[in-house]
Amino acid sequence: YSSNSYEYIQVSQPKPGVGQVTLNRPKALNALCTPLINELNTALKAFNQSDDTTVIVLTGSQRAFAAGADIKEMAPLTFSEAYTKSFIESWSLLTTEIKKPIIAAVSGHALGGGCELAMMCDLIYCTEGANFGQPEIKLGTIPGAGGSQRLTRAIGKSKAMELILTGKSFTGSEAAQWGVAARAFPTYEALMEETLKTAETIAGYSRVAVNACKEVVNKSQDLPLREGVEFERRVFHSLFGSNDQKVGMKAFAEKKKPEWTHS
Ligand code: CO8
Repeated sequence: YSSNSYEYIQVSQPKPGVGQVTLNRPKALNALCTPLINELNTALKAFNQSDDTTVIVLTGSQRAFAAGADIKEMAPLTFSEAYTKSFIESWSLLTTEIKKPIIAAVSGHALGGGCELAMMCDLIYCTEGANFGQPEIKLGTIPGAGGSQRLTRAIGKSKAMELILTGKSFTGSEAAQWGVAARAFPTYEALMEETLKTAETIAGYSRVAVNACKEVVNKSQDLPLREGVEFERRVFHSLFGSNDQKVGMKAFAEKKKPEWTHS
């Protein structure tokens, strides 16, 4: 888990089974330039492959989770460059290729692409004072990494429309009240402590079941209810083919702690 091989991020293993990526471009408040996104993707793929990792934490600094896409990089882009190079597409690797759950721990600014990056994660914890928002309208553009879709699904059309049309920020407390975030904590220290506690809890379970939980919950965002329920049942059935279903249920019957095999 060498942190030295990256320029814009740090990777660590704060607890057994927990991989952490810390965005580390402090001079630009973690603005998400292309090299940063490339490093993030590389680190996430490595954790996804690793037998030592069950759950991933993605965080920034106390001051900024990420202040958005890199405005200075985007400013001169032309339509044809953005279109032919599929600008932003690589961002969503996190939502397509990473099978392990990702917890976003958000303190400070999570604006534009930063807010979108947090919403791509599987669950968000934040500080009460975190500063979320989709301010793209102020730059003459719109959210480009899923913000208009994920924020609307999370908080409903009218609130999302208001935020995206005005560019106004919302606080971490509001994010938690509205369901964008799972929980908001009064301090940065509490945020990081509780994030790692939750990560540790998840890391204590079978990786097979953990991945399946992520898969079925995320399907609810794409499928109509009946198909979603059918999909869930298929995955549920398939887990009878896992070793850890036997391990877990046998341990319960014998009043023992399960020794997961992750198989
Ligand atoms: N891009 C590039 N540099 C940035 C960004 C950014 N998004 N945000 C901050 N910085 C830089 C500043 O330019 C400044 O650099 P320098 O010291 O060289 O002038 C440094 O970070 C510190 O910033 P400030 O001095 O502005 O710090 P403040 O504490 O005064 O203000 C704010 C903090 C309020 C966060 C302010 O920096 C700000 O408004 N930033 C821009 C926020 C924003 O508009 N974000 C949305 C960007 S657009 C976007 O994300 C579009 C997404 C569409 C697709 C997503 C996929 C890429």
